[in-house]
Amino acid sequence: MTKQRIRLVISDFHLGAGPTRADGGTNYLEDFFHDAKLIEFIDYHSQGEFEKAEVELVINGDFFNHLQVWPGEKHPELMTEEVARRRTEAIMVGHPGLFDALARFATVADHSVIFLIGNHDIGFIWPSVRKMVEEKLGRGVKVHPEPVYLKDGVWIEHGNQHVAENRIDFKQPFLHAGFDQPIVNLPWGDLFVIRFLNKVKRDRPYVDKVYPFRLYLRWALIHDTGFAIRAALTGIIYFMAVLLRIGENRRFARQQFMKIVKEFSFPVKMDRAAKRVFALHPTLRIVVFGHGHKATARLFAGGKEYFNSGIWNEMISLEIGTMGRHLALTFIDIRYDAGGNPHGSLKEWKGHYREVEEMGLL
Ligand SMILES: [Mn+2]
Repeated sequence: MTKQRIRLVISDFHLGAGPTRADGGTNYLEDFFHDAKLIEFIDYHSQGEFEKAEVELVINGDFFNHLQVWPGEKHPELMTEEVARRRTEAIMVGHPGLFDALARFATVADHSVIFLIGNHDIGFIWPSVRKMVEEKLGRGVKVHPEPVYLKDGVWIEHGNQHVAENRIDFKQPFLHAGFDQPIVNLPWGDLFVIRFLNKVKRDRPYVDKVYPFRLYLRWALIHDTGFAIRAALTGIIYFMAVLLRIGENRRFARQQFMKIVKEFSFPVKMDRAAKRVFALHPTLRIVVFGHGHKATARLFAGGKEYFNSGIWNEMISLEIGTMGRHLALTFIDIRYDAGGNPHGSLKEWKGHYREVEEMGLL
């Protein structure tokens, strides 16, 4: 009897160096607090029916957060190979049990883990960073060197390459001029995160998790006026410096600013990108993206399936129908029928039942 084949896709964890800093303070750049639930998810898919199956766990980008590791770095936007390695190491140390669980999963027969690159784990652009993770986690764990992972008519991609402001330039991944060592050629959005958003997060760590953004803007202006004005001023100064290429911005000169302005849409429209991928590749059956932070399952013409694996961080909705904080630990479960055809479904990991749960710092 042939083994049942299963592919699981998860994405957008944004792991930093852990919730507390070495000096005991909080790490306001950390966005992932559910290690225990992810470990249960990983272990669950190593046991019972899954132990006898062939299971591939695809971690579809933005798992490591090389842009938001810990506060207080001097020039955080200058990501040399050494810096990327150090951040990767810090993330693994900051989430210890989790990486042990991944390594354990990959030791089960016919189980494997594959990491894809997203705009937040852009440190993977360095071959030595990919190798470091592979060696640390051991046999059965791979870091895919390209943005798209295509197998059996299933297209898995983080999705940032379809968004102008987050597109990584794979033709020119590093910048050399004016540096003693090459640095990563960060997309525009990554620079925005490091140099603007991380400053704002110091005061309001949730700022990048509120949606829709236009409602938050209005809300902050009315109810959090001082902060809104401070953030707006910081933003204006930031954008002026980018436009006028002041200071560090001279070094990141090759940004396609007009293209970004033209294509800009917020929130990002990943469904449209999926339609384009299907149109260009008629034999595809399934497209899976992350990046949009909105778990999605849609059927397109001809039975084509589009999924978005969502996000494992808490989101805050200001829309009246869904108002409040939400955490949905979503994943895509792809199974193959007798004819070898893949079929996916969007699922939510509920975890094991617990009588008591730690609430963390409130
Ligand atoms: Mn992303």
